[in-house]
Amino acid sequence: MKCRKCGERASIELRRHNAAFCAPDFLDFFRRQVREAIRKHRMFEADEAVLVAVSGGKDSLALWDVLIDEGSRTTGLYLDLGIFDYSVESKAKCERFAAARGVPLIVSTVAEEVGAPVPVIKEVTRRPPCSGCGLSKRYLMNRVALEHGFPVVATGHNLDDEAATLFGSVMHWQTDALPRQSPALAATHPKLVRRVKPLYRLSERETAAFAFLRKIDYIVEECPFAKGATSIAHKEILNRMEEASPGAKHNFLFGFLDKARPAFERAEAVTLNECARCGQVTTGTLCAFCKLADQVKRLGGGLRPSSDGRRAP
Ligand code: Q46
Ligand code: ZN
Repeated sequence: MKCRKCGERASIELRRHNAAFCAPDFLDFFRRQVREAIRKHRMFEADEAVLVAVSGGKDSLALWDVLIDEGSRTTGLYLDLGIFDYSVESKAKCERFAAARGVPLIVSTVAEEVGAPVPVIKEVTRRPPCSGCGLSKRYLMNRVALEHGFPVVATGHNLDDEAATLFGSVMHWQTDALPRQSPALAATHPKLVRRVKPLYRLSERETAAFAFLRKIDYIVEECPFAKGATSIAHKEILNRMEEASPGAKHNFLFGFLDKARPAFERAEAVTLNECARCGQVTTGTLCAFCKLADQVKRLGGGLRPSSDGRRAP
């Protein structure tokens, strides 16, 4: 197999593009895809400060790596979810990455902001862990960005993540979620920042290859709560389809974005208010984050979370 660009021996084959690349040309291909995503969806301008949400995993650190090399003004944001050793290790990976590249990193701790870490929130709410976790992550990303004056937050969602989310939304015909599925969500209120996903054109396998070739030290283990999540089942189904028909995931996601998404965009805009407690954007009176914090305070009162996420006696 030869590299499509230089004709030398290829080290990675991309079946969905019907192409193969040597290592340097693959890195070049990867960065071009990120540039194309940013340009096509006008994610941010060259002089804008970008807050990059990093989890310590390969995708978000690969994204940060590309943006630093592209000369973007980036700051990392690590959200400490308090999920046992997973959080301790992933935080250390982000801190080491930031120190090695000489870039700033902001750390925000869910246990301090909500009143308990994710494992305790799960018990108090009796809901799947990803529910309180996802809500807290979205809220804190936006609030931290606003507090520090960032107009945009970039996340490391890749093609596989986006295709799996779309698959889940379609399976349940979540017509509210479909218009929000986009590589770039505009700020529709002065207290909402833009949210962008510059890796949406790249598959999980491609981000793994990029992280490996760039020698990025990332956390390989998944969050312990990821097991059994429906998104994993959806990814497996899509992987089987991809195996049988290379490009299936790409066609599914890109076909939706190009042809179907506009049909789901709501004619009438939702009314956005500011939360009576924290001032962040909500469709009701009190935002979901403040309600969650109240619930944790009420039902989890007396539970003092320790720094590793376990309950202290
Ligand atoms: S939502 Fe769920 Fe993730 Fe939070 S609890 Fe873990 S798996 S970290 S992407
Ligand atoms: Zn609120």
